[in-house]
Amino acid sequence: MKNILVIGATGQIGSELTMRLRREYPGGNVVAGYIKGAEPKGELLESGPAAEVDITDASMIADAVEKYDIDTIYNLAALLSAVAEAKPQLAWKIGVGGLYNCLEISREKNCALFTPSSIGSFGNNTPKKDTPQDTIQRPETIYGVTKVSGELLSDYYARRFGVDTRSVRFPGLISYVAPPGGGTTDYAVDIYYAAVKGDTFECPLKPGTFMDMMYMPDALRAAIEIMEADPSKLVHRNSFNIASMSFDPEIIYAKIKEYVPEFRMEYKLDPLRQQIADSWPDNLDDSCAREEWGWKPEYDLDGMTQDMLAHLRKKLFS
Ligand code: AKB
Repeated sequence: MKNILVIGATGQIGSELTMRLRREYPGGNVVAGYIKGAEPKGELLESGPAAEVDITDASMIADAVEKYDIDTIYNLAALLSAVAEAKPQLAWKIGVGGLYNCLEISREKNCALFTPSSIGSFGNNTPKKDTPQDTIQRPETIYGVTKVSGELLSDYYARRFGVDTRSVRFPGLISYVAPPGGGTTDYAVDIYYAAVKGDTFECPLKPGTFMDMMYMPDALRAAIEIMEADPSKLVHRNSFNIASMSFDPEIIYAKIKEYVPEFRMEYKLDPLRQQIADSWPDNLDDSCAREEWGWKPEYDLDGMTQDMLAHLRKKLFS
Protein backbone atom coordinates (compact mmCIF):
# COMPACT_ATOMS: atom_id res chain seq x y z
CA MET A 1 0.00 0.00 0.00
CA LYS A 2 1.40 3.37 -0.99
CA ASN A 3 -1.24 5.52 -2.62
CA ILE A 4 -4.54 4.95 -0.90
CA LEU A 5 -8.04 6.27 -1.56
CA VAL A 6 -10.41 6.24 1.41
CA ILE A 7 -14.02 6.51 0.24
CA GLY A 8 -16.19 7.82 3.07
CA ALA A 9 -13.21 9.50 4.72
CA THR A 10 -15.29 11.88 6.83
CA GLY A 11 -17.47 9.17 8.38
CA GLN A 12 -17.15 7.33 11.69
CA ILE A 13 -14.40 4.93 10.59
CA GLY A 14 -13.00 6.98 7.70
CA SER A 15 -12.09 10.08 9.67
CA GLU A 16 -9.84 8.04 11.97
CA LEU A 17 -8.62 5.50 9.43
CA THR A 18 -7.46 8.21 7.00
CA MET A 19 -5.33 9.85 9.72
CA ARG A 20 -3.94 6.51 10.84
CA LEU A 21 -3.04 5.52 7.25
CA ARG A 22 -1.30 8.87 6.76
CA ARG A 23 0.86 8.12 9.80
CA GLU A 24 1.54 4.52 8.70
CA TYR A 25 2.40 5.39 5.08
CA PRO A 26 4.08 8.80 5.25
CA GLY A 27 5.75 8.48 1.83
CA GLY A 28 2.51 8.06 -0.13
CA ASN A 29 -0.74 9.81 -0.82
CA VAL A 30 -3.68 8.95 1.40
CA VAL A 31 -6.58 10.67 -0.30
CA ALA A 32 -9.63 11.57 1.78
CA GLY A 33 -12.63 10.82 -0.47
CA TYR A 34 -15.74 12.71 0.66
CA ILE A 35 -19.22 13.51 -0.61
CA LYS A 36 -20.68 16.99 -1.05
CA GLY A 37 -21.94 18.27 2.29
CA ALA A 38 -19.45 16.15 4.27
CA GLU A 39 -16.20 17.90 3.34
CA PRO A 40 -13.08 17.19 5.45
CA LYS A 41 -12.10 19.82 8.00
CA GLY A 42 -9.20 20.62 10.33
CA GLU A 43 -6.41 18.06 10.57
CA LEU A 44 -8.06 15.70 8.08
CA LEU A 45 -8.09 18.45 5.45
CA GLU A 46 -4.69 19.87 6.25
CA SER A 47 -2.67 16.65 6.55
CA GLY A 48 -3.12 15.31 3.01
CA PRO A 49 -5.01 15.38 -0.29
CA ALA A 50 -8.79 15.23 -0.54
CA ALA A 51 -11.13 14.56 -3.46
CA GLU A 52 -14.88 14.61 -3.90
CA VAL A 53 -15.79 10.96 -4.53
CA ASP A 54 -19.43 9.92 -4.57
CA ILE A 55 -19.28 6.11 -4.60
CA THR A 56 -22.41 5.92 -6.75
CA ASP A 57 -20.57 7.81 -9.53
CA ALA A 58 -17.94 5.50 -11.06
CA SER A 59 -16.25 8.35 -12.96
CA MET A 60 -15.48 10.19 -9.71
CA ILE A 61 -13.74 7.10 -8.29
CA ALA A 62 -11.86 6.56 -11.58
CA ASP A 63 -10.69 10.21 -11.67
CA ALA A 64 -9.27 10.05 -8.13
CA VAL A 65 -7.60 6.67 -8.80
CA GLU A 66 -6.03 8.06 -12.00
CA LYS A 67 -4.97 11.41 -10.51
CA TYR A 68 -3.27 9.98 -7.41
CA ASP A 69 -2.02 6.71 -8.94
CA ILE A 70 -4.03 4.78 -6.32
CA ASP A 71 -3.06 1.16 -5.58
CA THR A 72 -5.42 0.51 -2.63
CA ILE A 73 -9.03 1.56 -2.03
CA TYR A 74 -10.74 1.54 1.36
CA ASN A 75 -14.46 1.54 0.61
CA LEU A 76 -16.21 2.73 3.77
CA ALA A 77 -19.37 4.14 2.23
CA ALA A 78 -22.55 2.64 3.70
CA LEU A 79 -25.82 3.45 5.43
CA LEU A 80 -25.81 1.79 8.86
CA SER A 81 -28.44 -0.78 9.79
CA ALA A 82 -31.25 1.28 11.36
CA VAL A 83 -31.10 4.17 8.91
CA ALA A 84 -30.87 1.72 5.98
CA GLU A 85 -34.29 0.31 6.95
CA ALA A 86 -35.74 3.79 6.36
CA LYS A 87 -33.99 4.09 2.97
CA PRO A 88 -33.54 0.55 1.59
CA GLN A 89 -33.16 1.62 -2.06
CA LEU A 90 -30.38 4.06 -1.19
CA ALA A 91 -28.74 1.45 1.06
CA TRP A 92 -28.57 -0.94 -1.92
CA LYS A 93 -27.35 1.79 -4.30
CA ILE A 94 -24.47 2.71 -1.99
CA GLY A 95 -23.75 -0.72 -0.50
CA VAL A 96 -23.90 -2.85 -3.64
CA GLY A 97 -23.92 -0.38 -6.57
CA GLY A 98 -21.06 1.55 -4.97
CA LEU A 99 -19.11 -1.62 -4.28
CA TYR A 100 -19.62 -2.75 -7.89
CA ASN A 101 -18.08 0.57 -9.05
CA CYS A 102 -15.10 0.03 -6.75
CA LEU A 103 -14.64 -3.58 -7.93
CA GLU A 104 -14.73 -2.63 -11.59
CA ILE A 105 -12.19 0.17 -11.12
CA SER A 106 -10.01 -2.14 -9.01
CA ARG A 107 -10.15 -4.71 -11.81
CA GLU A 108 -9.23 -2.15 -14.48
CA LYS A 109 -6.55 -0.34 -12.49
CA ASN A 110 -5.21 -3.25 -10.45
CA CYS A 111 -6.10 -1.82 -7.04
CA ALA A 112 -6.45 -3.82 -3.82
CA LEU A 113 -9.86 -3.24 -2.23
CA PHE A 114 -11.02 -3.29 1.40
CA THR A 115 -14.79 -3.24 2.03
CA PRO A 116 -16.02 -3.91 5.56
CA SER A 117 -18.76 -6.40 6.24
CA SER A 118 -20.53 -6.59 9.59
CA ILE A 119 -22.08 -8.72 12.31
CA GLY A 120 -25.21 -7.54 10.49
CA SER A 121 -24.46 -10.02 7.71
CA PHE A 122 -25.92 -12.74 9.97
CA GLY A 123 -29.57 -13.36 10.74
CA ASN A 124 -32.04 -15.14 13.00
CA ASN A 125 -31.12 -18.64 11.82
CA THR A 126 -27.36 -18.16 12.31
CA PRO A 127 -25.90 -19.87 15.40
CA LYS A 128 -26.01 -17.08 18.00
CA LYS A 129 -23.11 -18.03 20.25
CA ASP A 130 -19.54 -18.37 19.00
CA THR A 131 -20.87 -17.78 15.50
CA PRO A 132 -18.53 -19.67 13.15
CA GLN A 133 -16.58 -18.07 10.30
CA ASP A 134 -18.47 -20.09 7.69
CA THR A 135 -22.14 -20.44 8.59
CA ILE A 136 -25.69 -19.52 7.58
CA GLN A 137 -26.01 -15.90 6.40
CA ARG A 138 -29.67 -15.07 5.80
CA PRO A 139 -30.02 -11.55 7.31
CA GLU A 140 -33.45 -9.92 7.58
CA THR A 141 -32.25 -6.31 7.20
CA ILE A 142 -31.39 -4.52 3.95
CA TYR A 143 -28.06 -3.62 5.59
CA GLY A 144 -27.33 -7.32 6.07
CA VAL A 145 -28.49 -8.14 2.54
CA THR A 146 -26.03 -5.56 1.12
CA LYS A 147 -23.24 -6.94 3.30
CA VAL A 148 -23.75 -10.58 2.27
CA SER A 149 -24.08 -9.50 -1.37
CA GLY A 150 -20.86 -7.53 -0.98
CA GLU A 151 -19.01 -10.48 0.51
CA LEU A 152 -20.10 -12.74 -2.36
CA LEU A 153 -19.37 -10.17 -5.07
CA SER A 154 -15.94 -9.40 -3.62
CA ASP A 155 -15.03 -13.10 -3.46
CA TYR A 156 -16.25 -13.48 -7.05
CA TYR A 157 -13.98 -10.66 -8.26
CA ALA A 158 -11.03 -12.20 -6.41
CA ARG A 159 -11.64 -15.64 -7.98
CA ARG A 160 -12.72 -14.57 -11.45
CA PHE A 161 -10.51 -11.52 -12.07
CA GLY A 162 -7.77 -11.81 -9.46
CA VAL A 163 -8.78 -8.56 -7.72
CA ASP A 164 -7.16 -8.41 -4.28
CA THR A 165 -10.36 -7.96 -2.26
CA ARG A 166 -10.26 -8.36 1.53
CA SER A 167 -12.67 -7.67 4.36
CA VAL A 168 -13.50 -8.03 8.03
CA ARG A 169 -16.94 -8.29 9.67
CA PHE A 170 -16.94 -5.32 12.01
CA PRO A 171 -18.82 -5.48 15.30
CA GLY A 172 -20.30 -2.30 16.80
CA LEU A 173 -17.46 0.25 16.80
CA ILE A 174 -16.92 2.54 19.76
CA SER A 175 -15.01 5.78 19.48
CA TYR A 176 -14.80 9.24 21.02
CA VAL A 177 -13.85 10.95 17.73
CA ALA A 178 -16.74 10.81 15.22
CA PRO A 179 -20.27 9.65 16.07
CA PRO A 180 -21.66 6.56 14.25
CA GLY A 181 -25.18 7.72 13.25
CA GLY A 182 -27.89 5.26 12.29
CA GLY A 183 -26.58 1.94 13.60
CA THR A 184 -28.06 -0.63 15.98
CA THR A 185 -24.94 -0.65 18.14
CA ASP A 186 -24.79 3.19 18.51
CA TYR A 187 -26.07 2.99 22.10
CA ALA A 188 -22.67 1.71 23.19
CA VAL A 189 -21.15 5.04 22.08
CA ASP A 190 -24.03 7.26 23.29
CA ILE A 191 -23.87 5.76 26.79
CA TYR A 192 -20.35 7.13 27.32
CA TYR A 193 -21.38 10.63 26.22
CA ALA A 194 -24.30 10.54 28.68
CA ALA A 195 -22.04 9.34 31.51
CA VAL A 196 -19.51 12.12 30.95
CA LYS A 197 -22.14 14.83 30.51
CA GLY A 198 -23.96 13.74 33.69
CA ASP A 199 -27.15 12.82 31.80
CA THR A 200 -29.41 9.86 32.54
CA PHE A 201 -28.96 7.47 29.64
CA GLU A 202 -32.09 6.18 27.87
CA CYS A 203 -31.10 2.75 26.61
CA PRO A 204 -32.87 1.68 23.38
CA LEU A 205 -32.17 -2.06 23.87
CA LYS A 206 -33.36 -4.35 26.63
CA PRO A 207 -31.17 -6.12 29.18
CA GLY A 208 -29.77 -9.39 27.85
CA THR A 209 -29.21 -8.02 24.33
CA PHE A 210 -25.67 -9.18 23.68
CA MET A 211 -23.65 -8.03 20.65
CA ASP A 212 -20.00 -7.95 19.69
CA MET A 213 -18.35 -4.55 20.11
CA MET A 214 -14.86 -3.22 19.45
CA TYR A 215 -12.84 -0.14 20.35
CA MET A 216 -11.90 1.90 17.29
CA PRO A 217 -8.08 1.57 17.62
CA ASP A 218 -8.46 -2.23 17.31
CA ALA A 219 -10.81 -1.85 14.34
CA LEU A 220 -8.37 0.46 12.52
CA ARG A 221 -5.54 -1.97 13.13
CA ALA A 222 -7.66 -4.84 11.79
CA ALA A 223 -8.41 -2.89 8.59
CA ILE A 224 -4.71 -2.22 8.02
CA GLU A 225 -3.43 -5.65 9.06
CA ILE A 226 -5.81 -7.59 6.82
CA MET A 227 -4.61 -5.53 3.82
CA GLU A 228 -0.98 -6.17 4.79
CA ALA A 229 -1.51 -9.91 5.38
CA ASP A 230 0.47 -12.45 3.36
CA PRO A 231 -2.02 -13.53 0.66
CA SER A 232 -0.59 -17.05 0.53
CA LYS A 233 -1.84 -17.59 4.11
CA LEU A 234 -5.41 -16.42 3.42
CA VAL A 235 -7.93 -19.22 3.08
CA HIS A 236 -10.77 -16.70 3.44
CA ARG A 237 -11.03 -13.19 2.06
CA ASN A 238 -14.54 -11.76 2.23
CA SER A 239 -15.07 -11.61 5.05
CA PHE A 240 -13.31 -12.48 8.34
CA ASN A 241 -15.07 -12.66 11.71
CA ILE A 242 -13.17 -10.45 14.17
CA ALA A 243 -14.05 -9.94 17.81
CA SER A 244 -12.81 -8.36 21.00
CA MET A 245 -15.70 -8.08 23.49
CA SER A 246 -19.39 -8.91 23.79
CA PHE A 247 -21.72 -7.29 26.32
CA ASP A 248 -25.34 -6.33 26.97
CA PRO A 249 -26.59 -2.94 28.26
CA GLU A 250 -26.39 -4.06 31.91
CA ILE A 251 -22.74 -5.05 31.62
CA ILE A 252 -21.55 -1.82 29.98
CA TYR A 253 -23.66 0.22 32.44
CA ALA A 254 -22.10 -1.59 35.42
CA LYS A 255 -18.62 -1.06 33.97
CA ILE A 256 -19.15 2.68 33.49
CA LYS A 257 -20.55 2.96 37.03
CA GLU A 258 -17.24 1.64 38.38
CA TYR A 259 -15.71 4.94 37.19
CA VAL A 260 -18.80 7.22 37.34
CA PRO A 261 -20.76 5.93 40.38
CA GLU A 262 -23.50 8.59 40.09
CA PHE A 263 -24.33 7.57 36.48
CA ARG A 264 -27.92 6.45 35.83
CA MET A 265 -29.47 4.45 32.98
CA GLU A 266 -33.11 3.72 32.25
CA TYR A 267 -34.74 1.76 29.44
CA LYS A 268 -36.65 3.38 26.56
CA LEU A 269 -36.84 0.67 23.93
CA ASP A 270 -36.55 1.30 20.21
CA PRO A 271 -38.52 -1.57 18.59
CA LEU A 272 -36.64 -1.42 15.25
CA ARG A 273 -33.20 -1.50 16.85
CA GLN A 274 -34.32 -4.23 19.27
CA GLN A 275 -35.60 -6.38 16.40
CA ILE A 276 -32.35 -5.93 14.47
CA ALA A 277 -30.16 -6.61 17.52
CA ASP A 278 -32.17 -9.75 18.32
CA SER A 279 -31.40 -11.10 14.84
CA TRP A 280 -27.63 -10.62 15.22
CA PRO A 281 -25.16 -12.97 16.93
CA ASP A 282 -24.22 -12.63 20.61
CA ASN A 283 -20.53 -13.17 19.84
CA LEU A 284 -18.43 -14.28 16.88
CA ASP A 285 -15.73 -16.93 16.75
CA ASP A 286 -12.74 -15.15 15.21
CA SER A 287 -10.29 -18.08 15.20
CA CYS A 288 -9.83 -18.01 11.39
CA ALA A 289 -8.66 -14.37 11.50
CA ARG A 290 -6.31 -15.26 14.36
CA GLU A 291 -4.88 -18.23 12.44
CA GLU A 292 -4.72 -16.79 8.92
CA TRP A 293 -3.37 -13.30 9.59
CA GLY A 294 -2.59 -13.08 13.30
CA TRP A 295 -5.59 -10.99 14.42
CA LYS A 296 -5.53 -10.16 18.13
CA PRO A 297 -7.49 -7.38 19.87
CA GLU A 298 -5.80 -5.14 22.43
CA TYR A 299 -8.76 -3.58 24.24
CA ASP A 300 -11.25 -5.25 26.55
CA LEU A 301 -14.32 -3.52 28.08
CA ASP A 302 -12.36 -2.18 31.03
CA GLY A 303 -9.48 -0.77 28.97
CA MET A 304 -11.88 0.78 26.48
CA THR A 305 -14.05 2.32 29.21
CA GLN A 306 -11.12 4.00 30.94
CA ASP A 307 -9.82 5.37 27.63
CA MET A 308 -13.25 6.52 26.38
CA LEU A 309 -14.07 8.35 29.62
CA ALA A 310 -10.68 10.08 29.74
CA HIS A 311 -10.85 11.24 26.11
CA LEU A 312 -14.48 12.33 26.29
CA ARG A 313 -13.83 14.38 29.43
CA LYS A 314 -11.05 16.15 27.55
CA LYS A 315 -13.12 16.56 24.39
CA LEU A 316 -16.23 17.88 26.11
CA PHE A 317 -14.78 19.92 28.97
CA SER A 318 -11.33 21.29 28.13
C1 AKB B 1 -24.69 -1.00 12.90
O1 AKB B 1 -25.10 -1.07 14.06
O2 AKB B 1 -25.44 -0.89 11.91
C2 AKB B 1 -23.22 -1.11 12.66
C3 AKB B 1 -22.77 -2.52 12.45
C4 AKB B 1 -22.71 -3.45 13.57
O3 AKB B 1 -22.47 -2.89 11.35
N1 AKB B 1 -22.50 -0.53 13.76
